[in-house]
Amino acid sequence: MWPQARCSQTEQHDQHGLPWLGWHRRYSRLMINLLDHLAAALGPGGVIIAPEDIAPFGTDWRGLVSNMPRAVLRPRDTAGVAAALRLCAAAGVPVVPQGGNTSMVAGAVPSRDGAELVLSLSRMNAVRAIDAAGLTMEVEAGVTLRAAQDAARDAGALLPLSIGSEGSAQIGGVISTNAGGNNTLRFGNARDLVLGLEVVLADGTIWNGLRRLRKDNTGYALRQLFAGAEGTLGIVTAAVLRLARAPRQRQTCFCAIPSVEAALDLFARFRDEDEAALYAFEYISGAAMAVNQSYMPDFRLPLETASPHYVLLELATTRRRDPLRETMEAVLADALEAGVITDAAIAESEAQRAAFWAIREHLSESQRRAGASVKNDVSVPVAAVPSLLARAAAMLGARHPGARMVAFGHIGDGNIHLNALQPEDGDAAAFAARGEDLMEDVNAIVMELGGSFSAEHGIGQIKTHAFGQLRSAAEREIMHRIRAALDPAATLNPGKLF
Ligand code: 2HG
Ligand code: ZN
Repeated sequence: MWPQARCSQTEQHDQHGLPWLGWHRRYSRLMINLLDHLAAALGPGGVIIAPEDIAPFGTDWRGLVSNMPRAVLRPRDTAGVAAALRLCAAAGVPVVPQGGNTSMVAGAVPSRDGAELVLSLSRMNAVRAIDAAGLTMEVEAGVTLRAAQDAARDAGALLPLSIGSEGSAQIGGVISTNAGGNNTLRFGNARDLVLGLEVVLADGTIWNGLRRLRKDNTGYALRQLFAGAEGTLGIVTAAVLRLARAPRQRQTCFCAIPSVEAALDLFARFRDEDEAALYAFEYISGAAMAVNQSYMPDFRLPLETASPHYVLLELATTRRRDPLRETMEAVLADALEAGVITDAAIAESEAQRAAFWAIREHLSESQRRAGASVKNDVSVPVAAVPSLLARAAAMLGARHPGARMVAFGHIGDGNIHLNALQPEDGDAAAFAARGEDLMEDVNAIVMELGGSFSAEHGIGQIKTHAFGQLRSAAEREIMHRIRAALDPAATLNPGKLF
């Protein structure tokens, strides 16, 4: 009898009386045997195969790539991940690890249709431990970032990593892509918060490196190798993360800015005043705000009048004394007088703060609704941001007429989401078809400015071409050798990076 896990609500029976899906007939004998063993190893609900159930696992958040997996594996624990990878390695079947499926570069969906298995970490969602005094937490890969933040907060601490997709993004994916976000400025990227990792290799070997030490110089920093590897070297199953003390004071402000140069001037002023308190410094162009205005439900600009540029910034501190409000007001007053800002609103309540951040966090969703877009998650030295934006605007005007430049991002890190949106009333497919060219044009400017063509979203399937073109042969060769050492058959997340 076929294990129950392989059946679905829409099951039929074949001529032998076995539960069988029409779609399922396409499976090779090898795959059928493999799924049979996987279902036995992973237990009830451990393998899903019904097309309607696996469909969401085959399409990325942006809807750019749609390749159906043959099945979705849902192990409950690390031993289950190891058993699954052992079986898949023996059969030579590729496995795509998937967390919240929020990748902006199609990093967590199959690269070929019907040939790969997705391994979802969603059922591994325990917060294993929090050490509030030592400021660490141990979490499983399938815990959403928001659930991890909430658990840290309930313990009186702060998990200082915040990204727009944090409600769905899972810790394993956040680490595997070395996610950045709004607090990179103060606390670094995901990799800077990783003290220890648990990883399963392609052959099923489990590496338990769940140490929670601030200092540990014992050979290669393996945890850093897996962070940012996009699941090509092993599957992250759990992590020990560094926490911070929860702030006692917070001040959040929305500013209207006359120019990009002025945004950097304001950044320098706050950094000069109290660098440690500067938790976030985010840029929103007028064009990005206009897209929000059209596509964000209940949109309300927190300022009197529209501006060509905006900054959302946040100060926070654990200090009891020295009211941050005074620092915020003093710097803003000077900046207003110097013409560096033209208007500002300071959040007067937690609800207002949330409303400010909602505007920032809705930009991706608004842009998705606005039509076809080409995302350029790029970084340059901070001082070069004005030049980047000016040159990109000129290039778009000349080479991609009608394309709208929707720029926003983590300007304090030099990381701008220099996205291009299809012309209003233009043809989405025609615009998307020119995506690769447009990306190349943006990347040419970025490289001239000494920047990176992927600052925080990774390579996935969307940036593999750029990766091949813009990183040196030596750099790629080193990566190939590391990959070959850990996953010689290249069955982990194929089609990503290389
Ligand atoms: C953000 O900063 C994310 O909001 C997404 O990195 C950026 O949608 C984007 O391009
Ligand atoms: Zn971002």
